[in-house]
Amino acid sequence: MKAAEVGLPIFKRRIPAISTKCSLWDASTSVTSSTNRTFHTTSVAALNQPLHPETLPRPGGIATMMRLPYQTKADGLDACFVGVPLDIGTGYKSGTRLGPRHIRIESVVLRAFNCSTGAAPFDSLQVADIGDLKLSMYNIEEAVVDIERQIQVIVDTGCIPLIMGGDHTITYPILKAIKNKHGPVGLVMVDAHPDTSDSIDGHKIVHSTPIRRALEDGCLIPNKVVQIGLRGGGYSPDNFLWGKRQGFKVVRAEECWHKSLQPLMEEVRELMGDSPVYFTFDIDGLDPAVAPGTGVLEHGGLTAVQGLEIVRGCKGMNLVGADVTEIYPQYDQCGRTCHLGADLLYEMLCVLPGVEYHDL
Ligand SMILES: [Mn+2]
Repeated sequence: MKAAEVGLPIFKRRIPAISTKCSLWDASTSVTSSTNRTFHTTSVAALNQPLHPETLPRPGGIATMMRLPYQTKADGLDACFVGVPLDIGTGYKSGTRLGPRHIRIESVVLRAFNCSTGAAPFDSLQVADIGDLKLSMYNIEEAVVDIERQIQVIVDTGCIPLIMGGDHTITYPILKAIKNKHGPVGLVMVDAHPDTSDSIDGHKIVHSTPIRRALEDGCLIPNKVVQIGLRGGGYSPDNFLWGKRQGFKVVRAEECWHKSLQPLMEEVRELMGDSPVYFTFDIDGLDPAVAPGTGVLEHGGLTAVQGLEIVRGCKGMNLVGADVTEIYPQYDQCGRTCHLGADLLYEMLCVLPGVEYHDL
């Protein structure tokens, strides 16, 4: 059996732009990249790998994200998958609290190597599934405090969190923790909605307000916020203009129709420069034909190809965290939206700083 068939690392590990003289194969040490991020450099043989189906068939075992090892803390990791099972920020349908569980179920068919882009994330970074945050199921003010506190512990270790939502409220406390670690960040956001309402029925913390709250709290660099895919109705003509007045780059869905988004992402990369960047992907940014398992459907959305172009277009940015939100498994069909969410989280892993790419 060839090494590739049993999921063994077959490529020599090289992290680009690293100033070190030591052999990454020989030493367990830490090195610093050009963006001052420290990577754990345990030899590649010791890096976590997704469990291969020839070791245990896919229907077997515990459904961690991509069948990665589970550990309770982020210590020692370059990146982690972590669930935030919240849905008390929604105003209509509920169900995103089950998003992390069902994303994990669908993720068991994903494979380690990205044959579309050449990325070999598990030969480059130490990654694990660290389970779900413990948060209030009954009080959203308490829940956002719970989320911020636990995400803070993760990011303070230097680990980059890849977060399974959860309704979009979660991005607010996540950005607060990110700001405490990195200062204000750029934001790449895919969404049908701007999520910049001031309040809904007097409530300030709901899934329609996270970007406004994050901006008010100084978490964002206003002219480095890019919202892609906005469309549909609103409660005022001001819906998308509020963000523009703050300095956001707003790219309505109609501006994306019938075209590749690679040129847009070139612009976004240039805009972000070396700034730390957070990526939030509300699954309703994609068309309901692609992602039906969500709560507030808006037709005329982005295609799956465009979603991939946006994520892959973040390669080269100084990404410090990312999430996929608003997946409602109860409204999904055949697990396709949950599977898409798993795919997008994997693609996000593939564009993190330090991931090695191979020619295809
Ligand atoms: Mn949203």
